[in-house]
Amino acid sequence: MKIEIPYRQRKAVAQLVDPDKVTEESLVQTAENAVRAKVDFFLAGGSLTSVPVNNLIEKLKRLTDIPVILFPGNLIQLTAEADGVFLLSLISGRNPELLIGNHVIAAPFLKNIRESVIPVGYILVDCGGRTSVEYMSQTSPVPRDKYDIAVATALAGEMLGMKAIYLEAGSGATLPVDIKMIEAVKAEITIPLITGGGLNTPDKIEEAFIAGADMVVLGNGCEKNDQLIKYACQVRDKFNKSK
Ligand code: 1GP
Repeated sequence: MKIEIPYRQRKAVAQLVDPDKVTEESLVQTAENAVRAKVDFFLAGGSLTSVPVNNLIEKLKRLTDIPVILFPGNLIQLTAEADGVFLLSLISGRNPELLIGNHVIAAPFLKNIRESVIPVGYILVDCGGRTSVEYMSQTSPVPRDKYDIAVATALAGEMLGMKAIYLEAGSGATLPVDIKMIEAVKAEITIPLITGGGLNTPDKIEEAFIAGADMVVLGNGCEKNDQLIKYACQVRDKFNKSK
């Protein structure tokens, strides 16, 4: 399946499901809520891996028709089970393994499913407090108010051939990415803009869309409030109807 991240004409909601955080029962509930809300994509992955992600993907695909994108936190999570694979380059960081090393290791495996690979320029933004991504990647995030650095990084990602830019506050971030940073990046790039981290209320989701995000990614917020995914999709629908 060729996954297209919506761009300009349509906005999308993705729900992040971490294999380490779900139970059989919570997954069934998550799937039911997501189908009812008409979630666009599931992202499957997480920072740590005690349970294989392919089991989770299989279950999500059994329970719903929603496309599943692998959002690998590490090489152990590499699998051909997903409909799409985010090939993430952590372009805000200077860790060579996350810029090219892991990609070289993964490439011989990914070549067999190359149509499903989506190269993503992943930009970690400082949003108050150290996040798991920052620690696990051993990289420094872009300072929260340095919009020009985020823009330059996103432009570099686009010109290097990335098919989307992901502005990431980090899972469970206290604050989402500043809307001024989303606006600044959106004004300069011509590829889809994804944002996530700390989007735990309908207002924050709406602000991210207004600022120019094409897709929002929700994780923790949905674990804490099972109505959030419904509200997020209603906000998305409001934007998509107005087009
Ligand atoms: C993580 O952006 C996602 O990559 C989701 O973050 O868990 O804070 O919603 P949250």
